[in-house]
Amino acid sequence: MHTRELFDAPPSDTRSERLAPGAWLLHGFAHDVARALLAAVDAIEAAAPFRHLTTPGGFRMSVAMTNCGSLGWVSDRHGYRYDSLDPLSGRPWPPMPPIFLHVAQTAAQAGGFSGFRPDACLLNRYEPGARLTLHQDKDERDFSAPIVSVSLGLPAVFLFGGNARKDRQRRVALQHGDVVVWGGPARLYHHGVLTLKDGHHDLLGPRRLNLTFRRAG
Ligand code: MD3
Ligand code: FE
Repeated sequence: MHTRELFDAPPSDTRSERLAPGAWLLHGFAHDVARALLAAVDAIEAAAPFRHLTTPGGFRMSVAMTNCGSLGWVSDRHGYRYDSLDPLSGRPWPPMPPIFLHVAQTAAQAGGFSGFRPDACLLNRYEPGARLTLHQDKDERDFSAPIVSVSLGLPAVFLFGGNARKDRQRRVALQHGDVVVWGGPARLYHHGVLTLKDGHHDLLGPRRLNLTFRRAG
């Protein structure tokens, strides 16, 4: 369902770059809907504010996070997991806005994954100095679904390796409006984001936002 037979056929429309088998960078795919996405982020943030989670090891994450959808990713002293409730409010996460779902589904399709039905969107907010260390996304139940990532605001350098932590890493610049689809053989690749540099973006000021759409449950 979420895979195509071969992971080397190019998506049809937007300017796309194959980063790895199953991984497509769709340059500017979300550029024209960025304002609409950001308006929806404002509404999410009003109900479920960005917060700095604590890792199981007791460190405060430099990236601030919130979620929308029926499940949200959380971290605390007990571990990483998806939860249907926001631990700050005790209430369900805000619903996934239709524009979020639309972008995630059309990007997944462009990357070769038709029928993607995300039930979770993790929103990451970076300010200068924030970074995300190398990790795998493996808290989801079903790795046959891809992960779709939308970058907004300041540019960042994204790092990705392979299935093994020691695999050689590549760096890719992600710009405002870029979308990356990670699935198939790339789904469990290690990845991270280098420390965000100072800067100013017209829509977001000194910030970068990343939306990652997942099938978690
Ligand atoms: C490669 N976020 O939230 S998205 C994360 O820019 C996360 O905030 C980064 O990594 C960010 O977990 C990068 C790109 C991404 C997402 C999932 C992947 C790359 C991936 C899963 C497998 C391989
Ligand atoms: Fe990740």
